[in-house]
Amino acid sequence: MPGVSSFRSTLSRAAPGAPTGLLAAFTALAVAELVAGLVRPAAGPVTVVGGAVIDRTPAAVKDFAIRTFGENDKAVLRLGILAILALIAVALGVLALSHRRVGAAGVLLFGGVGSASALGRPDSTGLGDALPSLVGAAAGAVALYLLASKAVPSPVPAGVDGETGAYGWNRRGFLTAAGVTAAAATSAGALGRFLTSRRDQGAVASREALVLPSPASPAPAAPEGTRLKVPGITAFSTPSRDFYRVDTALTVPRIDAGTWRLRIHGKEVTRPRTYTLDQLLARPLIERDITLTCVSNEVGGPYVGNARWLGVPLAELLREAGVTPPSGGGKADQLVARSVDGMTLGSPVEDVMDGRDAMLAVGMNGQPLPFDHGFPVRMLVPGLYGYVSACKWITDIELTTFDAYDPYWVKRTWARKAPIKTQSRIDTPKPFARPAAGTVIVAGVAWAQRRGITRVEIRMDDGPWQDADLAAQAGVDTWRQWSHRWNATPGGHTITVRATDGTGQVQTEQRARTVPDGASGWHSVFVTAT
Ligand SMILES: Nc1nc2c(c(=O)[nH]1)N[C@H]1C(S)=C(S)[C@@H](COP(=O)(O)O)O[C@H]1N2
Ligand SMILES: [Mo]
Repeated sequence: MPGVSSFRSTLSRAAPGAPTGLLAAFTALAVAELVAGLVRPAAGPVTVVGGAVIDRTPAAVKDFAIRTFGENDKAVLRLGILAILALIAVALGVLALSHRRVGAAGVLLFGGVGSASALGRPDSTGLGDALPSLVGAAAGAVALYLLASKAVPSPVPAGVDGETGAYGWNRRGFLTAAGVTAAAATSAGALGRFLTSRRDQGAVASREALVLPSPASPAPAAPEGTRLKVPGITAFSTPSRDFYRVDTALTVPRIDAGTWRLRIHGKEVTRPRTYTLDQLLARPLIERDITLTCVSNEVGGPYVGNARWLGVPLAELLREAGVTPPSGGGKADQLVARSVDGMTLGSPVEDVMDGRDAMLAVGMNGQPLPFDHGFPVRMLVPGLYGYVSACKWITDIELTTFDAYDPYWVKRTWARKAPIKTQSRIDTPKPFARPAAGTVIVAGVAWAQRRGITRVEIRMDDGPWQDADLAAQAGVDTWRQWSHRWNATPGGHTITVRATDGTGQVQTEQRARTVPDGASGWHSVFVTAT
């Protein structure tokens, strides 16, 4: 069978190509890690390529990723990039066995992709961001060239056979070169990691040293009966470590509180100003329970949480800057918040200044903000979905108009304005649960920030709507727990919930997808009583 044997010999001749390519790619990434550690960790090749992918991902695909992979979406993206790189590396390694220069040029081409991605990111700080990918690719190209030259048969002096491997290549020479390359690359990568972690130490130390002042206006005490004791219900207060996280940051920004600044400027800002954290902390702070919701939360979904936030009232800062809301004749109707990682979020100036507790938050549940949730300062506007209000790692506030500027997600088909829709969710029983027939407690949460919840109703199969028992209402900006005792008869049942908000509006049955301004419809779960 000549076909098979020639295939086998092709395969055996190509065999050194795989380790050659993979080692070259590893060298490129490790050296890039070192350079990123020296220049800017956020400019590392996997981070910038991942960021560029996120920037270009259509809203529907981003929603799919969040839905399917949840908060692991970023890990999945990183693994995806590494897997694709590995495949390309193997191909380039095999190619390099016969065409060394072409293979090396291929590696350099990927350095080009990496540096273009770095420079195209919204948080790019200049040409230096291209360096990690460029230097890494150069190192990878050299490694590929050298390893490939060891992986092909060297001219064998007549009569000497021992030094060449079974397939005619210099196995010992290759293995030595590969070992040296792997060791050098590993050291470079480890050094890069070390440099990055040392940079982060300053931010970590500044967070640990931060002592939050007590609020001038503490959170109103939650009325008795705000928290229901029902197994399986979502807790009224979400612990910070359980609080959902949604953002585009492949590496979470770690900002040193001491060097952090916030600039307020733009249209009709007669007194532009830059604040330090200490200046903000010296002002009277408010503390409020506020339920934050992501526009990507599907009906029944997990991207909603309720925390106790401590912060500076934002409207006061704007008034001091000279800003007048549109209802008072102001011409700037959009506030664009910008984060250190280049994210932009636009909120209606009217909403920020209408008396609600819009704030620049510094504390979450009694602690400085966790890095994941925006340390040192993030914005919050009760009643608006996170993508139009809740800028984490904020560093700049610009007053402008909706006509003049579209922020990040608006450029990607999401709505300019997005007040949170009235929603209710069944937390227990879980979908497809098999509770014992008899008394089953059905319970969950409902929210309609700014309007509050006045009624929650439950329906079993096609039966009549029945009022659920409501927990006490802590405030219009928080969710409200509810529960209902159900006498379950054996068999399958669909439980449906709907809420009524403080304006008397009943939660719509009309199903809407998350894009462009938030999901709507009723949540239901199917259970089988046994
Ligand atoms: N800098 C920055 N801020 C951001 C985002 C982001 O991607 N980058 N995502 C927004 C979105 S879509 C939501 S829902 C909230 C989520 O805040 P959390 O992660 O603290 O829950 O942050 C908002 N603030
Ligand atoms: Mo969001």
